[in-house]
Amino acid sequence: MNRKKIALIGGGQIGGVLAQLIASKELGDVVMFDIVEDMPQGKTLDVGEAARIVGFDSKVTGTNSYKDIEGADLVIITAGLPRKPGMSRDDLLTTNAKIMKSVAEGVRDNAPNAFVIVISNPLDAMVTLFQKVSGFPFNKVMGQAGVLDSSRFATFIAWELNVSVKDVNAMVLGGHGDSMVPLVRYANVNGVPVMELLERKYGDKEKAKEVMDAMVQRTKMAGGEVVKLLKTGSAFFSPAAAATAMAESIIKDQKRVLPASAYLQGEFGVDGYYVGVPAVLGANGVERVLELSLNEEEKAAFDNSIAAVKKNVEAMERLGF
Ligand code: A3D
Repeated sequence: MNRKKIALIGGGQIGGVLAQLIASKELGDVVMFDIVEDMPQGKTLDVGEAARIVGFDSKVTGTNSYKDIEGADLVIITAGLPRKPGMSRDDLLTTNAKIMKSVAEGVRDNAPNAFVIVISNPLDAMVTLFQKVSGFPFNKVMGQAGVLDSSRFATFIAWELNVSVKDVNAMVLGGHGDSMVPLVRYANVNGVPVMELLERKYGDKEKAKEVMDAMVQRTKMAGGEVVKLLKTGSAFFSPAAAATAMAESIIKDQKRVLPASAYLQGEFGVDGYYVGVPAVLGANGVERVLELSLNEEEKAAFDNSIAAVKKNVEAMERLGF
């Protein structure tokens, strides 16, 4: 059997869950790279020893040498510091840019044909830097943020309406920062607009709007809510699950429509930036960006979010990256 080779760069909190999920789903053999000596070897040994119980044949190994990721089909990057309470994602820029530059060189030199999903923060800037340093084609390099942000939004809606989250469709666009844009108008439960269901529940348009505003605000701040409670580190299960869904769509050519940080060349009126948009993910990576119409208010929020991404990219350039 010709299994896919999936390299995880970063074997911390998210990297550990990625190894479990990818092996459990048998998406391919996993190689986990980290700079901390012995840690990725230990973590993957632990995951691998559960194979008999969980029932997977994927091989799971750890390494401190980039040589071992040679020929990887897909690379998922979580190398970098996570937030501490009180920090914004942007506060990680300088430290994580240094790390991302070295990671991009390691991946470029050892897995030149790989598809790449970046998770490290600040997300949109880190994807931009990875692509710039590696020179990989734009369709092969993308960032995970929107799948998680959208899942958070959908979860809050499901809790509020007391329905299965599987029937909730909700999407978050824009940069992965506090200015991200949860799309209220398009949110629905099996096709029925969420706003209509809220208005029926409360019998009052004002109250329905108030409840939705609170869910939107909670979605935007959801990463920080977890950081504040954990005190050390940030969300790790949900981002790993989100990147696994993206990896699965690429590996199995599912062509799922997932919000991803994708390189825009005119779509949504943006040119030359990585931003969260709905994308068709398949055997060619980001195969298409699905454009949708935004009303004035949504467009203003989207533009505001783009401005935040540009600010980070420019700050990174000023730092010499
Ligand atoms: P953590 O558990 O600290 O793991 C990061 C790992 O990166 C550690 O094991 C480090 O040893 C390793 N590392 C550091 N420098 C290098 C290097 N040069 N090469 C290879 N590995 C290195 O963090 P985490 O797994 O919780 O989070 C990882 C990143 O994801 C952070 O930047 C978070 O901010 C980010 N994150 C993103 C999301 C999104 O949805 C975009 C969500 C949550 C966290």
